[in-house]
Amino acid sequence: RKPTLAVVGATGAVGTVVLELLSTREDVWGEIRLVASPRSAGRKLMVRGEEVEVVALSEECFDGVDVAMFDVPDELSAQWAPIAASKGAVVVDNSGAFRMDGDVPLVVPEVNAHSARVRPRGIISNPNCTTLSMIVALGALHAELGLTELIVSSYQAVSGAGQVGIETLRDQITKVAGSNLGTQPGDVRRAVGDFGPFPAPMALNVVPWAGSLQDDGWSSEELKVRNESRKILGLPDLRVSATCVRVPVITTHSLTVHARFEREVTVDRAHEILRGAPGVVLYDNPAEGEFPTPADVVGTDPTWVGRVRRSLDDPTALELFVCGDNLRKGAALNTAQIAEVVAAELGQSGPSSG
Ligand code: 2RA
Repeated sequence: RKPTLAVVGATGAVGTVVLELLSTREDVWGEIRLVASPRSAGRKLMVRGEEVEVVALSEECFDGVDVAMFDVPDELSAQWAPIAASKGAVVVDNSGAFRMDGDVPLVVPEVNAHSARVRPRGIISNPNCTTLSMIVALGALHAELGLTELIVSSYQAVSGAGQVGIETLRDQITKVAGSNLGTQPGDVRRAVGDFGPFPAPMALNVVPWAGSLQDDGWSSEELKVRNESRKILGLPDLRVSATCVRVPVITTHSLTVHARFEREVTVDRAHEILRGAPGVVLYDNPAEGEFPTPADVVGTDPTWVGRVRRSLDDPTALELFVCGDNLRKGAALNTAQIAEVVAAELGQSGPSSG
């Protein structure tokens, strides 16, 4: 029989995209069970062209489940993912609760699908959206050229901070539209009033902050980029420096990347690798104004790469501009892809519950 899937957090921002993907991707699932907080139980959501009633999160809702995708806050995943795993489900978790656990693989199918098979806790983690927005392209370059150092800056969309992030930016744009704000110190700050989940105005601004404050002035987001890139690429000593910046974009994270390799590189070779890399679209012809931008990339699955240059002062390094939809590849799509890898594996060995 086809495996049973539970989608935990089905009513959230990422859960909504998961349902869309499950309705459009090749259907490898038998029953799909939608799970959310008791508040949302009883709601009916469309998946695969049918209405499915949402059930409340409970131990029983994992009965007979082969794979459970979790798109819920860290605390809820920390509590419930082990429960689902103890009931026999393979958990694919999109929270930060388990990503750096040595017994939990951190998987990007195009880069390290093999890691998904070794999961002592029955849990597989999905990386953070900022790492995911660049890592497919970097994994392809690393496989051919051997990565030694990464220096990146992110340009992160407000939807990374959830629905409230989107609403905050939309509200602020309304407040500044048609004004001459942005010409005097603090005028935008005073006009927008509410910063929502951000530490400064997002409209007419860029904000060099995402996540929470960690040691020595680093943000949690910057440390995630470093630690997760090392784990996914299997390079525990990779030199990584990240500066994470929030920009007034609704959805799609972008990054500038300075990537250094073991040997000399050329733009032609990098183009060749990126052109052949599954999950990557090379869009790099600045003479014709062709490079990815978040407004053009949003709603698509691949990682888009442009502005590929060899560093002027280092023949072993490349400069790139990368864009990826933070709600699709950055969250829902990668989770769905991991779940499909597990479904294929269960299909080979037969689902444990028969
Ligand atoms: C953000 N990466 O963009 C975070 C969300 N996981 O805020």
